[in-house]
Amino acid sequence: MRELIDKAGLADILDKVEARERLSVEDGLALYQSPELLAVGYIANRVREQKNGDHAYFIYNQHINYSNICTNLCKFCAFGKDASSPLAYEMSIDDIRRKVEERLDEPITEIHMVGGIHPELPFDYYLDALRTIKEVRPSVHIQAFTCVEIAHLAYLAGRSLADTLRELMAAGLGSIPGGGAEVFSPRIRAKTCEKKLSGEGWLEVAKTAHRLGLKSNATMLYGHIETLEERIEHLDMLRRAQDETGGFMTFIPLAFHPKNTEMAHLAKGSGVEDLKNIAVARCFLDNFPHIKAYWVMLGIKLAQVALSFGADDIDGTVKEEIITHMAGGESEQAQSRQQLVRLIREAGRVPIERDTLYRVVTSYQEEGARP
Ligand code: V47
Repeated sequence: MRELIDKAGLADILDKVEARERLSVEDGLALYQSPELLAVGYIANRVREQKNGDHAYFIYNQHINYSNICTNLCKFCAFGKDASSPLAYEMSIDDIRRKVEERLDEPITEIHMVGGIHPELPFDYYLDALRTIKEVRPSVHIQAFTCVEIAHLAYLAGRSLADTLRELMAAGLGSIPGGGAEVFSPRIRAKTCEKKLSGEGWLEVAKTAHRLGLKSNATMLYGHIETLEERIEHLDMLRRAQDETGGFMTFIPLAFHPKNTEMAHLAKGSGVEDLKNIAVARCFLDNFPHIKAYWVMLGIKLAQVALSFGADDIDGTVKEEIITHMAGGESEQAQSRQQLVRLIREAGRVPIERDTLYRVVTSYQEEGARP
């Protein structure tokens, strides 16, 4: 491998990684620009080993998308709909209650709940949704509302971000998912999601949450019109924010799915691109504990391979995912615990079922341990 890395001109980067030194923006770009996928993947795999040993995580979770009505209508999104669209929907609090009740017999530890930027739902709806979920399933961890939604909720509540977050926490909010980050570059936001909260605004919400003790995730939506420089700039902004607060748990690169979007003329990305984004993120984000290969967007087979390219997490059982599937995602709707354990084992890792905060629920360390 050293020979391949020398040939690829990446020896200095590997040396830095072995010495646990931080990579520069130029190093990050060199990794993105390298055609030697295996060399980049090898370096990322070393970082993964340093940070997570042989463990690969998954979670038993449920997704609830309470409404797709959205005033932002981003060009890359097939999920968000204008209120007048025949495809628009909105769950009542009773609908949410039923969704949780329907699966009470399953050992779900996390409910992941996000939606569009709804023009009319009042702040109380969001508080009621959280309280209802907790009432039906008191022990569940609610990971809900992207930073974009939280900025909107603060506007609705007429309160500061910190006060809004405090109120959401009191109603049951446990952590914040990583969506809505897209690409922070103002150029990309102007061309793809001009109405959306700015990159700086997104980071301000995340950092405010971290200061209140809430953990959160971060994403990057890649594979549309962004340049490699804009990707690295995005990662660099995340790395700086993490230096300040330490509140991010996981970074999730999200592969753009063009179908049914206003950017449907763009080609769907490749497997090489997907693995490269996982690997570069693992190398560059030295202060992020985890990198997730979100199987719903990557497809389960590539997510499994990504466990050898820097990822240490493949998300969870999911069931009923809408955002990716509306945009042409062809992966299954759900994975069973058995399937996830088998896939992780086959990849040579120890499957660990985790809770949202990466505490171990069950370790399948032993060869014969069965889910
Ligand atoms: O915010 C929208 C992205 C995100 C498309 O935090 C698209 O653990 C691809 O953030 N093609 C929502 N992506 C999903 C998300 C997420 C998923 C799983 C786990 C976590 C976590 C977070 O999906 C949106 C947007 O960035 N998105 N449209 C599309 N056509």
